[in-house]
Amino acid sequence: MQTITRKTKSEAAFDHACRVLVGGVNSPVRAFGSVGGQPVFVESASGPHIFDVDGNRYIDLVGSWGPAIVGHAHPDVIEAVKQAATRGLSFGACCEAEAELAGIIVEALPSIEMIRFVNSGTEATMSALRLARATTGRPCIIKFIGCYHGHADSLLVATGSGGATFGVPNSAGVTDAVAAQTLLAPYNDLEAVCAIMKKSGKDVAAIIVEPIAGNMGYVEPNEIFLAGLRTLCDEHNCLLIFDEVMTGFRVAWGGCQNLISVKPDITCCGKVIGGGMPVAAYGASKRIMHQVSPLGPMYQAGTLSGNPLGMAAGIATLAICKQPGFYEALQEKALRLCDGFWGAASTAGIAVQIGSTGGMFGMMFSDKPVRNFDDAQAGDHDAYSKFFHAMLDRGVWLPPSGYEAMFISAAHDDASLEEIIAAARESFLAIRS
Ligand code: HOZ
Repeated sequence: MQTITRKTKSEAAFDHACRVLVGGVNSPVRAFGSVGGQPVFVESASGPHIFDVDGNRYIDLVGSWGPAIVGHAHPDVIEAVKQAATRGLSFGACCEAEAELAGIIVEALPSIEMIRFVNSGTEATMSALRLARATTGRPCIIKFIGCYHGHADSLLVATGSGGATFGVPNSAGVTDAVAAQTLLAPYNDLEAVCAIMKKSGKDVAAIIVEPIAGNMGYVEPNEIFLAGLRTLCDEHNCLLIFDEVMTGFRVAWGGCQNLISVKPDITCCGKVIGGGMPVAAYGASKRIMHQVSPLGPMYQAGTLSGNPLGMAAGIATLAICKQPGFYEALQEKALRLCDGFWGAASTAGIAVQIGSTGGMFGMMFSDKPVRNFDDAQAGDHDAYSKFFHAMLDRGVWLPPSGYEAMFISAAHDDASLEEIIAAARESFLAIRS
């Protein structure tokens, strides 16, 4: 008897993509490499939902990896982008919206007096390192194992996110000479940083850190870690860089630094500030930013930087985020979801570690607290893969890697939260056997 196997539209789209795109994707984690199976192709997204090309609906807990904080295709954001588009897509010249969005960000982050817009988080962190080296005249940086700051050469060392997902934390193509200038310490380990500073402090231009790590799963800083880094930077006259690409305007208005007393010298932002368009930025005091061309000797530029569509999307998104109670409501939703996951896992007898700040949260299959990359690697990533597929089958879209954080939006209403929690109850029970 003949068996007819029909491909889903997603499968067919992936086959096609694999012929012309590397691994069928434009960013490795999307390939489902660590969770298995084939990527689902997206047709559209609206509010808390994603719709695939086969007509399935999912409740989204990835939010385009953070930017979709007001929900997908929010009418205010879409209208602002439409209006901007009618005036032209890119000028390669100054437009008023650039200073408008810059003003909102500078006002929200007291550690920043001036910023420069770029197009991606990678560009922001790469430029921030150059700025730190230009300011201090020193060659080395300290980064934390399992933190991910984009794919600039000197930051692709012991990296999280896709590097952790695919087991290639040190990328081919990064020369030993470049890697040697990236000094490594475990996250949350001040003693290790002290030891590096004792030996090499005079060569260290900056310490770069995710103030809440979101690329080795979700890992919070302990109570002394960030303050200790600040003190060490001050003692050794080097700069502290907060990579708030993920946490900026996501965990609080402004970012993580507004929740704590520690202020960085340089901040990198991205994701939410572009409301879904390719926008990122780095900013600091006037003294530091005056190093950047055309005012100073550090060169950095971009044809599409400050693009009018990106600025319009960012301004409209932040106008919604600024409304009173926005972050409180977001945090309440994240907490409710975390409680739901926790209860569902407990009922199934599965140990998980769960945490959240504002609209960012994470869950690791582990019976021990997760404080650093070793702890994250010790988590049960096979269990996460099973959970991922069980949730996908029940219409919930999670990150396709246990090394990523999750994100909720203002558009997630009671019904969607209940639907997610019900799916989690079934999924934890389903993967137990
Ligand atoms: N590495 C990104 C998350 N930390 C994934 C970006 C994407 O695939 O769009």
